[in-house]
Amino acid sequence: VKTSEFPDPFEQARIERGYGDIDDQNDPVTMLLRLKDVRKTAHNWKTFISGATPGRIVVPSEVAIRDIRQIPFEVDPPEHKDYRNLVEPWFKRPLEEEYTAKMTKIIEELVDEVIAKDDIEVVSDFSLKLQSRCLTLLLNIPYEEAETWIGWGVHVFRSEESSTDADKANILFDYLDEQIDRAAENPSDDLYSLLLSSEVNGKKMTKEEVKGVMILTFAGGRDTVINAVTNSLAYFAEHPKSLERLRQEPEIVGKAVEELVRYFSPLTHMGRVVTEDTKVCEHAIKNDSRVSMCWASANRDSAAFENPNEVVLDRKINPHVAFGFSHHNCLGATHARQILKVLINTLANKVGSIEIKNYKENIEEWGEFNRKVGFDNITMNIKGK
Ligand code: HEM
Ligand code: EMZ
Repeated sequence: VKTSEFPDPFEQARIERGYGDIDDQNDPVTMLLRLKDVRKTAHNWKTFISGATPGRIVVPSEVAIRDIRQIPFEVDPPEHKDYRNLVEPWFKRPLEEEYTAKMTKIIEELVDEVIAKDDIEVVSDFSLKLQSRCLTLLLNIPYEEAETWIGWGVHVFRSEESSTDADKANILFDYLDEQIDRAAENPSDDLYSLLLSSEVNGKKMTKEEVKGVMILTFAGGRDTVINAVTNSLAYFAEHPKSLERLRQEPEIVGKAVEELVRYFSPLTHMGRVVTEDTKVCEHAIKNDSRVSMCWASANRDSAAFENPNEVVLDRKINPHVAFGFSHHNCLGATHARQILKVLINTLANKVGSIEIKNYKENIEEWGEFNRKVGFDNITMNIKGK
């Protein structure tokens, strides 16, 4: 097995049953594994809600580490739409030329920096920096602020040791309180100020609501982007011809990004709380219990993908759900896609070879399933052309 290979642990259960049962802090979850069921569940917000106790739709549950509702993630229609409409244009800014130009500068500078060094640990010396620096663009705040966030590590508020430890969350939450107060006193053209001056349904957004949007902006795009970037580097290390192909055929970069995101599926699954006794895959699910939509499994479903376990860089039909499905689909996807495009173009133009030295895989354990989602650390030697 190659370092950049990400096996599908769900195949047998997906074919035979369509679901898997897991325990999570005594609040069990039925994981839905087939693309069709995942889509139907994501769409059916009346039976499968997001607006439950804050933190409960996340697996592992975050009920023990936060009380604050993430917006628009933990809100159901019709209110969901009111918030979503408000933030949607802002999150489309990554398509603007000036934004892309700034992002290109950030990523080129970082790639030059790692080429100039010998061995680097990619997660902390490359992906985390890249993610944090690019996030300053999305928030429209000074570049230097990224240094603070880099110090927080890969997950902004969940500690590596325990999924119920709230200490780390409080660092982010206190930081956001400060930033929100600062923006309230001194409005500028950043995301905090936009939110603070916005109305939803004729009512000014409260600081609590602004904080709910900001927590999500920090958390949703953190480990996901870091894994996507790190795993992509591992892939190109072991597939230099693919990188050369992307240099010669830059027009396929959009397809390549979708395919890498499908293959890596940086967010394994996301939960919902069930509002009535129901059935999925002939399996009874009780009112007030949890299901999860396993994007990672759905993305390997051979009912929809030919050769699902292969990276086909220019895959023609690619209805993947790595960014979710239906109304909660990823708000940060434009930013994330832009990061990966710019990264690939930059690597294709500047990098001659990437050698993987050593690594520790990040394996998630979900009941009977062990899923590789990325690396805790991975050392590479990146050489220029
Ligand atoms: C929602 C994946 C990057 C912010 C989602 C969902 C998925 C996802 C699967 C759907 C959740 C659900 O249905 O409950 C990813 C992946 C990423 C990524 C794979 C990187 C490759 C980002 C970034 C941001 C972000 C960079 C922002 C900085 C959000 C937000 C939502 C969301 C705000 C909730 C949207 C809503 O509820 O309407 N993401 N995400 N994500 N993501 Fe991402
Ligand atoms: C939540 C989630 C958002 C959760 C769309 O996914 O990302 C996770 O990393 C966070 O822990 O709170 O923001």
